[in-house]
Amino acid sequence: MSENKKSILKITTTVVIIAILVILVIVNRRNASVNDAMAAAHRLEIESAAGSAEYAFSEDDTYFTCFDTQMRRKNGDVFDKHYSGIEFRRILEEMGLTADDSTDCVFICADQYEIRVAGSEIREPGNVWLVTREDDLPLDEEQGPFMLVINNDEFSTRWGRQIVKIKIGE
Ligand SMILES: Nc1nc2c(c(=O)[nH]1)N[C@H]1C(S)=C(S)[C@@H](COP(=O)(O)O)O[C@H]1N2
Ligand SMILES: [Mo]
Repeated sequence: MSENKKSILKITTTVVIIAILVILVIVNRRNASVNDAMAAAHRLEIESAAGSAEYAFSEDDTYFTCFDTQMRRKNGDVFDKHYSGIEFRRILEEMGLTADDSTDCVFICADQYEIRVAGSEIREPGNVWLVTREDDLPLDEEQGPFMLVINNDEFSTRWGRQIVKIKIGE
């Protein structure tokens, strides 16, 4: 093969590889989770035996309220927190769903981190919250739009940032 043909082949190969990479990036962006986009619009997919439903979270909801809690790290650090949100048991009520003792709910985050919460925990008044505000301001991008707060957890390791989907009865 002549040097000329070799360099044409090299250039062609490079162009094809770049084109493939660009296409992969575009496809990946398009697939960038539907649930992430829904959460940004304050909507959550709630999957249950009844099928998949969409919950429209509203800060005008009668159950939307502020509360004080403490974030406790395993290293002993304790932080006073002031959040606003809706108790998850109220959300279930509004959706016509129930969580009994045999029901676990799984909260899924944008980074695919999952938190399992028992029905008994959800039914405890003032325990399991979906919050959208800290100190009356919307949560920052790293934590929001939705954060799971479990008041009665000994440590706050199950507090989930960026909740995008909830499965009931898992
Ligand atoms: N979305 C999401 N939430 C998460 C986690 C995570 O990896 N992703 N890690 C959990 C764990 S193991 C801990 S200890 C705390 C850490 O919270 P911090 O980063 O505010 O210390 O967040 C919890 N929530
Ligand atoms: Mo952790």
